[in-house]
Amino acid sequence: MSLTRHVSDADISAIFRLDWERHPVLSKYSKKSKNSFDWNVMSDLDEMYSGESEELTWQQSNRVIRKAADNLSDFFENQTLPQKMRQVLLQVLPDFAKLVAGELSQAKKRQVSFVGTHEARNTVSLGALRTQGIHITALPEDSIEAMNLLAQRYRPEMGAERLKSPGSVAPIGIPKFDSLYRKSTSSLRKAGIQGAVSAYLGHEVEPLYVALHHSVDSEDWWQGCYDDSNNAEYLHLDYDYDLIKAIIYLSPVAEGNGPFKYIQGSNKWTYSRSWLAFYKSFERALESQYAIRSPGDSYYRRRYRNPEFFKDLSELPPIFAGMSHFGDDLTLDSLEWNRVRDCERSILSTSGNCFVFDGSQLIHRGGMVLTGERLAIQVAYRKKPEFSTEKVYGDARSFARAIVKGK
Ligand SMILES: O=C(O)CCC(=O)C(=O)O
Ligand SMILES: [Fe+2]
Repeated sequence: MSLTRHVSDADISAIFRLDWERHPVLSKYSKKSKNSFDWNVMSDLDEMYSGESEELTWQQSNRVIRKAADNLSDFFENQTLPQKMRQVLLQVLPDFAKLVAGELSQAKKRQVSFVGTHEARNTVSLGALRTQGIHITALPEDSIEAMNLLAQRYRPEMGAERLKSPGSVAPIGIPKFDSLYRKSTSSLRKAGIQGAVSAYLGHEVEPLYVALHHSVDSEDWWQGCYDDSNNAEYLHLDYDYDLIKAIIYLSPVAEGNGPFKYIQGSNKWTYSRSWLAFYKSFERALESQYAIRSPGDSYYRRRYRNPEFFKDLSELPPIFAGMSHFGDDLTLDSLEWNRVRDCERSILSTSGNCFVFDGSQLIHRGGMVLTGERLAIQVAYRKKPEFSTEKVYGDARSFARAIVKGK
């Protein structure tokens, strides 16, 4: 097949599906499933995702979700399947329905402009988040230096984590109220990032966690899925639709130091969001049932080390074999790999020391160090609960101040 053929948005749906014929492992299994399956079982759901269906009530939306799940369930029940695969599929449907309901309600919120406290000030970064799925900026150098200094205290802890498993990813959670936690969240707040995230998601957000992420060249958790490396390793979409992440580089990041990479424009690509939601639920359940651990092997998708996983997958119609963490499975000569390669952009510290992105919409990868190291802070934002600990803390402090001032 000629690679010069233009890959249209419609074709990109295949990006998440394993290419059975050319896949390094699946091609060795004969396709057992003779049953045909109606791919359109998701089309009503997809219409809801696209926002093109008429305004539906919650009951009506739930009925559409329910119908898709029921159709899938009927299909699973009538298949001859390996016991373990049946167990996984039973597990998947409630998760799938919940994920779709959550994504649809989040998508609805995003369409409504949120008049948050910071929105007016953050139209620039908000615009980039909406149009590009990412906003890149530079925090003041003195803030970066201050955070870097505070981060050094965690070197012993990071070193100990590293010793336990040299090949694995090893982020360290920073306790709330620690000065590094406070410095990083306040820097992001002052730079307008937190406000932009609130406006983007359509509700007030707060930091969910702050993690110090030290990446080094001994890591191989994203490497060596197959013998033949395809260069698309670890390309993925995040599972969580309601989490927005900000990353601050504390060390210089050049091409070899594991820069964050994203596929420009992928947040606007059209593909079946419903099938992607299915794949997300499915891959979690598959990982819980099929993962095997071999000593000294840190590859992160452990089910891929289990031949039973591929064998059982081959008993399902190919439409079901899809992954949101799809990079390792793309074949070198596929149209999809050529498409993403052309659109891939790296964020180097020379172009910005801080960025915020929607990892459930923008295809990305990062932290894959070839030489030296990368030290970064990751802050994730999520909807502020009605009774937020942050708020209580804030109120208590201003209350105390007011008392001290004699008010
Ligand atoms: O550390 C990075 O550069 C990105 C990691 C990532 O994919 C994520 O946090 O979602
Ligand atoms: Fe990610």
